[in-house]
Amino acid sequence: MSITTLLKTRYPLIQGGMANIATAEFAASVANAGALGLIGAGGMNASRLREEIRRAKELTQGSFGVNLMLMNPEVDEMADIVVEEGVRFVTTGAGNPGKYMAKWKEAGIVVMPVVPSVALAKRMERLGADALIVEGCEAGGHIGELTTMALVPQVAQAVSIPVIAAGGIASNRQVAASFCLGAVGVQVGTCLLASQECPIHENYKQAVLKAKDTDTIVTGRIGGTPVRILKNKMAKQYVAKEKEGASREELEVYTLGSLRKAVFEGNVDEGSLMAGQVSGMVHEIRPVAKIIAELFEGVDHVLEEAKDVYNNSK
Ligand code: TUI
Repeated sequence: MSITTLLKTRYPLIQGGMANIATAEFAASVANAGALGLIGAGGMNASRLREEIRRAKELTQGSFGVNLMLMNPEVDEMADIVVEEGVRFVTTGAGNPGKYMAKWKEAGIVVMPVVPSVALAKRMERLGADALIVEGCEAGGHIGELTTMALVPQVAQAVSIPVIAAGGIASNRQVAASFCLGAVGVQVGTCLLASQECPIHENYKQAVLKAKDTDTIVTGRIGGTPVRILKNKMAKQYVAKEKEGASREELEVYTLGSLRKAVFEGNVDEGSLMAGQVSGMVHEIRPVAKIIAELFEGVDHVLEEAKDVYNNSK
């Protein structure tokens, strides 16, 4: 079965889960553009998630699902809500969804965990995952250790279920490269931050547009929860404190609610502006449908060009 048949979409593309950002409206705009839209449950409580699912059903006939951030304190309840509400697609992030898998599979949900390693990929395949989202540390937000370039081929080689590449994808060249690495589709987040439909504060969007290649930084490496964000006052202070050996409590002063500060208040100095390394190639705010269509425009040409480059090198 092709990945677009599995996802019931026009494009082999999944929208990143983007906690506090990916609302029902946003997921519906992605679904209406022909890709899999996701409600990001990361920053929600359980009752809000149920409302968002119901709203998405009203807003789109396309494919939408839910991304469950497994560190969310209400995730157990949310794992039941997706079943009760008849959600057809679930992706997970920031942990191992093993204990929910049987329940979701029984309900006929298409389950696609985000995995940062071959070991977790194999475990998820054994538990019945339908596909894997293999995310490299170029991505924004909470990340693993390995790059997309190194991780995707290793997972693709180790499992027989479809692999979706994520982290560092914002152009048709990177989509083409994902296919070369053994993926059958892509997940993107950062390039969708700069969309007209994205509900983040205008200041956050402008910060993504302004960012260049080296403008992201990883906070929380020492504490064990690495998170890639745009460099700003908060990020620099955080990393400096971390190096000084600050305690988890001291560091929490900087992170507590900082994503919300960025998303809702547009506080670009103290907020946590989660974004990937491809921020440097995002230059304008466009409609979601245009961003997605352009990711797939000319992919065959890019692959032809690559073939010519290779042949001419011989
Ligand atoms: O989850 C993400 N990206 C996220 S979640 C998020 S909300 C948040 N904010 C602050 C701190 C923490 C979370 C923002 N961005 N991407 C998918 C992803 N999953 N990246 C890495 C992982 C992951 C890590 C460990 C998946 C599984 C895993 O398993 C460990 C284990 O238990 O085996």
